[in-house]
Amino acid sequence: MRPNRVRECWAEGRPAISGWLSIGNSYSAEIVGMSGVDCVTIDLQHAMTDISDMISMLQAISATPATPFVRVPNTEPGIIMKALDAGSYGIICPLVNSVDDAQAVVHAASYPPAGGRSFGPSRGLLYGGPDYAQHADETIVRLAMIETREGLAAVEEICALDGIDGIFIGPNDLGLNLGKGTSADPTDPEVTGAIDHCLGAAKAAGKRAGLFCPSGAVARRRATEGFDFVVPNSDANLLKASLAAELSAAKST
Ligand code: 3PY
Ligand code: MG
Repeated sequence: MRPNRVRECWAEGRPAISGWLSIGNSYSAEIVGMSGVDCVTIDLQHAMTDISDMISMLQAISATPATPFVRVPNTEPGIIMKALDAGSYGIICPLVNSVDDAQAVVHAASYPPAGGRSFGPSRGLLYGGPDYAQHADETIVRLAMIETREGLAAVEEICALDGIDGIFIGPNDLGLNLGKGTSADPTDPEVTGAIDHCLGAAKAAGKRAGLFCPSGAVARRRATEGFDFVVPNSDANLLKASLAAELSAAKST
C-alpha cells in the first residue's frame, strides 16, 4: 500500500505540515498538494465543500506528493467511511467530547475485528494499491479534535484509546468554549494552559498532537513545542491575506 507521509514524518522524528482546503475546488487542491506540504486536509466541516467536491479534490491530490486527509463534519460513520473509501489516508474528527465519540471514530475507520468499517474501498484501492485492505488500518491516521470543555475534561481518556493516533486541537472553538473568544493563536492563559495540558496528555499516552495555526511562524513555534501535526492556515485565509496585502500595495500612493 502507498505509504502515509504523515506516518513517515513521525517515523523520521519530524512534525508533519498539512495544507488546509476550505475552497471546494480540485485546482486549488492540486496547487496546495504541490506546494511542499506533507499532507493536505480537505475540510468538510466548515469549508465550502461537499462530497463530490471532496472526490475530485482527492483525485487532484493523488497527482501530488502530499498525503490526503479529510476533516469530516462529525462522528457519523457514513461520512467517515465514505471519506476513507474515496482515498483519504487520515480522518480528523471535530468536537470529540468523550471517549465514546473517539471510539465512534475508531470504529468507523477500522475494518473488523478492530472496528466496523464496511468493505468497499473504491478509490482507496486505486490510490492505495491492491493490498489496501490488508494495510488500511495501520496506514490510516485517526485524530480526535479537542475543542470543548467536555473534550478537555476527557483528553487523557481519549488519548489512551487504542486506535486513536492522537488529538488535533481547534484553538478557536476551544477559546470560545472556555468563554475567551476565538483565536487561532490564543494568548489567554486559560486557553494556552488548556492547549499545553492537551499536548502533555497526548505525549504522556505516547500519542500525537496537532493543531490549527494562523501562520507558518506559529506552526514552527508549535512544532518546536512538540506538536506533531501543524497547519499553517487555510487556502481561503491565505488567499484573503495575500490579496489584501497586494491590493494595499497596488493602492498605495
Ligand atoms: C478551531 O480552531 O476550532 C478549528 O476547528 C480549526 O480548524
Ligand atoms: Mg473547531
